[in-house]
Amino acid sequence: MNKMYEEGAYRTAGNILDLAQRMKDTDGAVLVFIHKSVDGDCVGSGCATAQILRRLGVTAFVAMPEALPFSMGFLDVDDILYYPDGTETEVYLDGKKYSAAISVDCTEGNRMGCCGALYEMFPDSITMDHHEITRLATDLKWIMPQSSSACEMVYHMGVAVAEMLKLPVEEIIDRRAARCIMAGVVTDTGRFTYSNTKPETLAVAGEVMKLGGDISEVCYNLFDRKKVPEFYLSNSACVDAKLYFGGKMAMSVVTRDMFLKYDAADDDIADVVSRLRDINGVELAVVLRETEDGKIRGNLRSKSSFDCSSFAEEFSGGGHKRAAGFTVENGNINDIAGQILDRVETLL
Ligand SMILES: [Mn+2]
Repeated sequence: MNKMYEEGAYRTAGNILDLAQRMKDTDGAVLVFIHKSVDGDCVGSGCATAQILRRLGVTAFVAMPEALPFSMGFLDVDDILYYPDGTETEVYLDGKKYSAAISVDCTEGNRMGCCGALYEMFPDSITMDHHEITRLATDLKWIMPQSSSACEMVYHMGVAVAEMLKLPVEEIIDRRAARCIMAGVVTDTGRFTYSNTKPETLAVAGEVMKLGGDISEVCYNLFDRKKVPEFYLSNSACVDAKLYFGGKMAMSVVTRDMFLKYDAADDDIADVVSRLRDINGVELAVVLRETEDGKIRGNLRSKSSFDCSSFAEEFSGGGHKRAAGFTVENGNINDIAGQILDRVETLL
């Protein structure tokens, strides 16, 4: 195993095995928590973790803050997903009481939407996350901002579990878990094109392929397959995008009317922000959209220097330096676009 991952992977694998034993002894079930505005890495790492727990004989589900996007349907994980309504005080999963939480790709309950309250019920939860966090790291929390993806961490955890149990890796990371891990790695590395792609990342992808994570199947479904409304809305949002500050910033503002015009769903413009970032000369790309539930969602991508994560924090969001997002509960999309331009002007 890569040195960088060793300590955390074995420590976390030990924690997972302890948890599995405790769940079996007490007839408990585990919920795995991920961030809202779900993406390939949080869904992939969440489902892979739950699947690994299932291989260990534990009842485990992923708590979903929203519906599974169309692009991830091929992962075939419906039976792993649990949709809370946010008002539950207790949860039974396959007849077993929810009594332990794990979080992946996210450590803060306030980024989990309607799942946050359930997560906070068990503050001593195991975490595997590659975001910078403010919450105090403990033995139970494996935080590695230098990891390409939460999925790469989950892969190493799975390998460590198999080693500790003296089992072949495929007994712990089965084909379904492998496809989920591949989904997260290709999402967070932009199919191995972002600067977080290390030789070790490619090595992990190779191992995951051997375990059944078919890279061409995963990439086609996650990135290339478009629904008809998605195709038209994306293209329209790109055509409407404007350049600012001498072409250093591109922004597209997508109103609810545009979604209605093409009969498109909330996540049907997911690829627009990276298409804008790809424009020659653009350092920062922003897509603002009005969501179905009346909020404003902002997505940011940068090429090499602009810190999207700290910018998103100014709008109570978060993410990574090159990719981040935020949600405004109430507001006018054009006002927010104006605020962003005023602020970016001082930063770019
Ligand atoms: Mn991630």
